[in-house]
Amino acid sequence: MEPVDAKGPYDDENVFAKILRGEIPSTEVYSDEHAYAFVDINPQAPTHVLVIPRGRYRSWVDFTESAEDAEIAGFIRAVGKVAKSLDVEDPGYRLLVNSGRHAHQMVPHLHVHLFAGRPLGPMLS
Ligand code: DGP
Repeated sequence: MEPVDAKGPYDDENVFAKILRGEIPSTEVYSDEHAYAFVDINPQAPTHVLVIPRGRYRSWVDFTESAEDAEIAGFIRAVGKVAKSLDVEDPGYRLLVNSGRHAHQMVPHLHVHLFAGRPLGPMLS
């Protein structure tokens, strides 16, 4: 698989669209009207969860330009609820969004990574 562009039309056949439709199984962590969170298939930390909006957004820019304010607020709040429910605030966690090829975005549906469960080191590698 190659990294994807952040820009472009939404692809309804991307893997996270299939997860949202229930066509591919996932391990649910949290779900509400605006967001769905599930365990990453290739965990980079003891806790590695992906939080995705239910809407069809390819990137952060696409999301913030296209989504209604209530949806944006609901999604951001959901990320906080996921962190709280995982009880990772102490000793800490990291949120990360990869956008486009240089950031190695692999799935063209906006996703926020949540990493926790070990010291996470410096931010960039
Ligand atoms: P990114 O490089 O930011 O686009 O991260 C994509 C992440 O998605 C990567 O950590 C692996 C994860 N992933 C890819 N396919 C699946 C899948 O089918 N199920 C789950 N749970 N995670 C997936």
